[in-house]
Amino acid sequence: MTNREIAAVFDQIADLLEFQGANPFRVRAYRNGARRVGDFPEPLAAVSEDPDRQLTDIDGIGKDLAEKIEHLLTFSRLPMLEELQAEVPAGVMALLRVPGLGPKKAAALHKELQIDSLDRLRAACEAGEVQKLKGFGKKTEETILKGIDLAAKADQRMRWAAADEIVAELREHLSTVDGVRQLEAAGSYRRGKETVGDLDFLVDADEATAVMDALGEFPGVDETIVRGDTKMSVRLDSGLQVDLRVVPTRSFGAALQYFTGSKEHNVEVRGRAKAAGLRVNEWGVFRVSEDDADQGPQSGEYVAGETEADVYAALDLPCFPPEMREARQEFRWAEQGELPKLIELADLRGDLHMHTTATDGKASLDEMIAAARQRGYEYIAITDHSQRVTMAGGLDPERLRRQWAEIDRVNKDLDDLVVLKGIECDILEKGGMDLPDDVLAEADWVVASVHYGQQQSREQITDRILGALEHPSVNVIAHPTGRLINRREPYAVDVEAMIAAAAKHGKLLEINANPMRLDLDDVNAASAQRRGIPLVINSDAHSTAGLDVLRYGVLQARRAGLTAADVANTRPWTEFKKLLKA
Ligand code: DGT
Ligand code: CA
Ligand code: CA
Ligand code: ZN
Repeated sequence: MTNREIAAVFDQIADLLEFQGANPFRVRAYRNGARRVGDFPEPLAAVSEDPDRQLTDIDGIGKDLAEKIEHLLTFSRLPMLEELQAEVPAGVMALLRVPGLGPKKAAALHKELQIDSLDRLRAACEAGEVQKLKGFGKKTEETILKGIDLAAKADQRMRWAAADEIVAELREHLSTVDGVRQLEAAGSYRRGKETVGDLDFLVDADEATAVMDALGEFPGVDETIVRGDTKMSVRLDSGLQVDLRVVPTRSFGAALQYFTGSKEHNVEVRGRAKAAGLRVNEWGVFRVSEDDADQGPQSGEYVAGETEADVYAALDLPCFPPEMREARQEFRWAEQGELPKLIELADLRGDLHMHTTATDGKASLDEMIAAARQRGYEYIAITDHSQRVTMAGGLDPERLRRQWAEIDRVNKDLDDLVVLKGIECDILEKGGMDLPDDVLAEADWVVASVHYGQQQSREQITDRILGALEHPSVNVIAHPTGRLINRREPYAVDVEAMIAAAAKHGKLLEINANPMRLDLDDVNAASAQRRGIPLVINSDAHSTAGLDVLRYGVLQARRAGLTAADVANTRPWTEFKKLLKA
């Protein structure tokens, strides 16, 4: 079992215990254990197998947890979890997937209203029964109702980063099968969409049987949904469906084009083909006369199909990068004769939003700097939280100035990296910034963001953000809409007004690359770009490993049609620094 899977078991135990009203210390021991295990930098299996080391040497892992970890590593299951699960109806635990519903509230709903499923919870909310319970209320009831929709949606679509891990495993598993010549994951995954409904795998091989057998034997498979001669669908333990198609070489490019989609993009492609007397489908591009029309999908003269580039070329179209294929701007660009050269990860030269142990980060200033140098960055900004963010141990002016003095010292010895003295300054609920103007004026780089009062009205929250954009020291708004994919809707903020204000005051907007956030999203980032606002793609890292999420932000930027020139942190330091005190 991986650390992540072991951590999930401990979290589940904590949920179940808490639901049963167990001793809070016991609950906390499992929660902490889950966190320690999840954060541990190497596989616990390696520690367990190493004769010179003990699991109990790990901070926060006592004898009891160590034994459970050993058991999980050996048997991949835990009797204690199974016993607890037998005591609590599964439907009740499903309630915990509703954002804002913890084990305590779920227990109350079960006890008072006998709610044991999401459907019953919805009915009870709609009947107004939930708001009458002690500790609930009208507002909570509304939040729960919204949360049920989100939980239902979250069941259907997986975040891209999670899907990417599964794709990598499947790719490795299937590519070793004899006779597999090419292998691609098409669909929304290939287009880099923030969530994917299912995975669409294409394999170039003569013999489908061996490939389908291999898919059936993939360790993550829960059940086979259908299996035909060349097509198969399975459901994984995670709930994700995987569609597999085995196609001949002459059709691989056509199938890849067809199954990458999007549907809307393909409608346009087919329309153009038809106008040119061609038929394009998953088998290839065919020149058709009237008589061929009813003779099946592969009738007529085969024109192209081996590669995607051939398919598009046969239609006199450029080979669109998959992220563009949403029927938004790509056909207009093609008509104008040139597609924009989309930004790539290697274009980024800096990262302007990250945390350290001074607040809620897990790595020290020195460690973050070392990690940034290792990645070859030219500049970074250290942006810990400000004082209002008490949960993260936010910095008051004194602690912040101490950190800045430390950064000054470190900078003197660095010749390959510039470290900016930054701050992620909270935009207060009542409006205004969380630190005095004179403090903010000393910063090299000020990231402003909303953490509290996220439920405010459109007018209130828009005013707050516009106020921050007017502040002379603020450089950028971080995660500008506050959404968490599958977990929390965006604030009610008027995004167009925010973009207009950023344009007016010469401020930047962030594409937060955390795979839970991706905020701004592709559509909003495209609007910002059209208004000429530079975007910055930031990791918002809370650990050294957290720096590596930038690639998810780049994918979102590519979907927005951004080039390197549209993203400020692609600029060399000498150019970038002109933005600082502009
Ligand atoms: P998803 O899975 O919901 O995240 O989105 P996609 O885009 O991966 O959609 P999916 O898996 O239903 O199908 C993959 C691609 O195959 C889709 O983007 C376009 C193509 N496709 C699938 N079904 C149809 C169809 O009925 N008509 C057309 N024109 N294309 C289809
Ligand atoms: Ca799909
Ligand atoms: Ca599909
Ligand atoms: Zn942050």
